[in-house]
Amino acid sequence: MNIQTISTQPFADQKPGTSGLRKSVPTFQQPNYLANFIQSIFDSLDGYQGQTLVLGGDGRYYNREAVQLILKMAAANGWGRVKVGHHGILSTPATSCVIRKYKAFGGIILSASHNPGGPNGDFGVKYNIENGGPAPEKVTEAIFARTKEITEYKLLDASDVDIDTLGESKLGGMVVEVIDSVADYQELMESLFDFDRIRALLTNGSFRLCVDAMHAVTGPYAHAIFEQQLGAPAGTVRSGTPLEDFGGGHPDPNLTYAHDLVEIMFKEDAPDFGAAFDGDGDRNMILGRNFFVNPSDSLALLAANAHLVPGYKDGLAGVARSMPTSAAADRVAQRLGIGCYETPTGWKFFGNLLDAGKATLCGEESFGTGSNHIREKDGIWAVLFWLNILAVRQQPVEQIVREHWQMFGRNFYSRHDYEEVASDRAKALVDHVQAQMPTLPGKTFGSYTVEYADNFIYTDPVDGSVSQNQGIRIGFTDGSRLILRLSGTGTKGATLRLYLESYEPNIAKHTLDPQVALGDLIAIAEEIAQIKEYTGMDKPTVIT
Ligand code: VG1
Ligand code: CO
Repeated sequence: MNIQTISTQPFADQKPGTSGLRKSVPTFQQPNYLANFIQSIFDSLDGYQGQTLVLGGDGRYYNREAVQLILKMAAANGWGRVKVGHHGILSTPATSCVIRKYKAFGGIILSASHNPGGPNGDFGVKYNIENGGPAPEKVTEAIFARTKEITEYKLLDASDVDIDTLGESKLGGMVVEVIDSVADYQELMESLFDFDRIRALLTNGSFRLCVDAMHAVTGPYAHAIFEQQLGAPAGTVRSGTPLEDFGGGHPDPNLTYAHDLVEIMFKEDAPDFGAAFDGDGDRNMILGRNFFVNPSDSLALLAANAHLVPGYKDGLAGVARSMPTSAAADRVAQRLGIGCYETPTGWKFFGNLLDAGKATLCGEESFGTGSNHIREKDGIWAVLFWLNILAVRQQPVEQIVREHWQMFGRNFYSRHDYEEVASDRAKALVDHVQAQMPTLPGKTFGSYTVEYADNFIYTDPVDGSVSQNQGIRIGFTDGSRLILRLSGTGTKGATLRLYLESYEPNIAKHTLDPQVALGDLIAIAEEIAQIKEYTGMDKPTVIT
């Protein structure tokens, strides 16, 4: 066995963000860049020798090269076995599922999620721990610390592994097992949902489904589950072949970037149900005929209807949402008499609540929903959950949402993103708002009075760990909220996110366009943060 020890020098920019290390492909292609980060992950772990690692990615450009490098480094570092997805493909939720099912030590997911791919697009690396979830902050901090002092890494001198043929082979002293990317995940889905009932819905001759995989990782999963297993006609899944550059698209399931699906779902005679996923398959956008379901509402709806779904029929332990996500789910939790938790942005903060059995469903406003079935958000799961509800209730999506608002009131919600803002301008804007915080409480803006203004601090109720600076919150006496934070997943300049929420109990006002209903708050945000001036942009890049 020829294990090489290769000298290297640290890179200063390998700090993992909201969800792993994300950089442009050319950055990752620098000599030793990826190897340094992988070795830093291994060096931060204790006791992985002889254990199993799960490895896969969303199929974007550089995925295959990265898989080969990581396999050789894993063999050189003493891992016992690597379960690698067929062709190097595993969605983020499937990776989480495989880690849990086979009690692996951890997993590496190669993805920059919703960021575009290709030779000039982005690439990324995420490490997940043995519960199947994203590494918590103490782990990512240790990895980052290691990247700053690394001097060498280990690599097995061997030829490339065949990752296109299922089965086991030896790489040095390690076993490489190429696994079916879909099978384990598909089996888990079958255990949670009423597939017979969903099949009956999808084959009843009138219900029409349209799923857009956006040429990213969910294609094989969607073809296997919706078309082959559940009987939806061929063609139900659009853009279902993963491409290295996602066909030039931006695999982010929102109203702006999933425009093909939006066009289909908002035309006359549109299908009954539409959904899109992101690059690595953990996000979902849900659309009814001519109707958009806000992700915050989607979480609330799943919670309110969970008893209709076999995997959740015994009730929920609790619901958790990220801080910027609307409080629609809180109202459901209150009605159900179950726990409700508010965490910082990023799925890693849900892990402890799920492990401790405090929460069953979790969600983020950024098109992420999931449950205790794994430790990641899960796009295909969310669609199956919705289809199961539709199969039982036999009502259109829009009607189900409107009835929900009638029962609970409507949390008007919107997020305005300003992408690729110069980093110093974005920082200046945040400083400018931060400076006003002490004087905001008690101040009135038209009919709104500020009740509190702070920067969200989270204390994990399970392990007591504290996370500071998780977003500026300005709360008003009527329960409305404005939230400002900078993205931790972008790779070009800074992305400013403005989140807006207000609550409307009056049914007569539920048909308002959220941008109209939130108009006063949008103006107040501009008054406080002077977004136009600081960003030099007169409107957001993306509105959801
Ligand atoms: C964004 C979202 C956040 C999500 C994260 C990872 O982070 O706001 O809710 O968990 O992306 O999603 P940020 O820091 O850019 O706001 V994904 O689909 O990249 O795994
Ligand atoms: Co993602």
